[in-house]
Amino acid sequence: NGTTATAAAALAEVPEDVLAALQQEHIKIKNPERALSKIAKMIAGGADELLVISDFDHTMSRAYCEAGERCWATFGVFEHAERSGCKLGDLGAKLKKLLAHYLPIEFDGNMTIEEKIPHMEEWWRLSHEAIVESGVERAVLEQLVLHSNIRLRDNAASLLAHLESAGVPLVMFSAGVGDVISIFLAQRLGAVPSNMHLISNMMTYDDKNAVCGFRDPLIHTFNKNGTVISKAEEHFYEQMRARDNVILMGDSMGDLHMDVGVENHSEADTLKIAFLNKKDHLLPYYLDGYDIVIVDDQSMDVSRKIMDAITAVRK
Ligand code: MG7
Ligand code: MG
Repeated sequence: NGTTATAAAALAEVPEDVLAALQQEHIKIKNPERALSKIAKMIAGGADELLVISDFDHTMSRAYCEAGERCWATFGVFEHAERSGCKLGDLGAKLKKLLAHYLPIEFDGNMTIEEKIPHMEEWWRLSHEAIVESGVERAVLEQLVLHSNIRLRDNAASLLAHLESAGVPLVMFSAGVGDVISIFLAQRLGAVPSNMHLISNMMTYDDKNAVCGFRDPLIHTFNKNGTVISKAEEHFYEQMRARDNVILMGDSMGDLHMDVGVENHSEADTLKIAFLNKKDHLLPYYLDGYDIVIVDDQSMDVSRKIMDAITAVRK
């Protein structure tokens, strides 16, 4: 029948090494036919039709270090400032107190997203206020990032370099602190990739180069979607809508809707890849939302294989 024929055609289009990567034990796919037909469509479109939208914390960056210790997210830089040998008053203590109260709400299985949103807005607002109050200087922030426990996933640097050279636009969409991301990438890669567009919580600085505020809109876990795309970014998204295929990567259920700004796209146009990091009880939800779930793997190997297959084709 038609469905089987389409599935067989899709299989024929997907290279052996991609299939082998997807057949690994820790790669979970609820609907393999759907995932493969999306990949086949993207291979047919090639680099010129591809757009990549990725979360940063624990998606582009590792959730765990090689030694098994948890890696920090961007906010961790401020929380653990004293570990980097910088004194920022009681900022670390303040942020830890907020984290203890609000993190359980972020992951509460008995609350709806609507119920969580006011708490998340409050958490980010209070954290931003505490950071601004510390008056941290840009140069100090650069030192904090340099000594931080933020690590790129294995193969992430080569993936980023490959997308840049293939001319594939990359939207880095983060509810963390954008300045930490751009400083980190500049330090680790030599420069922020020229194809990258950062949508995140961005700081403002005073004339002494000390942090004095955060730009609107505030981006938290549950509004990473079209609602926080500002006027400036609307123009960018307008250009992006011309691209037929989107690969979305995230590690949280809140990352599922990062492609909403690319409005003319249907479900079939976005391949959603999740990294599930030591939270196996969430697997059923991830399998429902994401096409491909990569379990406890701190590398970009599978994404890299898929993107290589897509960008290898020149129309
Ligand atoms: N996240 C959000 N806030 C904080 C904070 O003040 N401290 C720490 N340690 N983490 C925070 O990248 C988005 C993630 O950042 C975390 C205000 C949230 O848990 C969110 O998932
Ligand atoms: Mg994340």
